[in-house]
Amino acid sequence: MKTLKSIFIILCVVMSFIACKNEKSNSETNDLTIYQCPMKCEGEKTFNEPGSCSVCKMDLKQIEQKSTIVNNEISEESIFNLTSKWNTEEGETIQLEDLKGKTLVMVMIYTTCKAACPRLVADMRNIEAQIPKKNLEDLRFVLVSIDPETDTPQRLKSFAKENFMDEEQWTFLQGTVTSVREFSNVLAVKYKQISPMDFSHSNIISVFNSGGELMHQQEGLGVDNKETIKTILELTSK
Ligand SMILES: [Cu+2]
Repeated sequence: MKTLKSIFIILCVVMSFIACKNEKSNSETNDLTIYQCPMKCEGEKTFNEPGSCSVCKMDLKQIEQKSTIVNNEISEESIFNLTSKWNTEEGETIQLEDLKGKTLVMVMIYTTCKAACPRLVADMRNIEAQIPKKNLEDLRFVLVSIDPETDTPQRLKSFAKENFMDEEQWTFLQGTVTSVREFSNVLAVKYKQISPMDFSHSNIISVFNSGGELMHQQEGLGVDNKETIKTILELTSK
């Protein structure tokens, strides 16, 4: 009888452990229901389980759910679904998903461009200059090369230095011909090689939220960037 009882106890412990584990892996969103005395006998003190107040003995009342949302899901619209690999100017290999958690300001350029890209780069720097330092931590300015053959990580690194874009908030990416084309389609950026060294291309700066969803685009060179700044500030000030 005694052994049966201890087997039962062990089984219970194991089962509850499994149940606990399951719960964890299933839900990324942990909704925690909290309770409080309706008379607030103990001030703002809250309880994780229903029961009664130890002071006035009234039933605890369920108050708003405190949700600890750990949303690791990527939506269908997210650029983090792209599985291509990219080289950074620091010589690291990353996937776009590695940028998750940061608001992203992205533009497609190539470093040998003499016409539009220097102005696009200036536009990016102009945006960056208007963002308070504290918001920069949650932000990445990403410049994706449309000329992966010329724009090697080394070349991108020296371009970053020449243009004073070598701080942590700046990232330069070299992909492959295929991944660059795929990425440009997502951004609706068009580009075409018109000579061995030159491309014609759209001039679009795109803002993505930390989940990789497109939130805003500005098109043109030296355009009014108020909306872009506003979007970035909304996304980076919590
Ligand atoms: Cu250009």
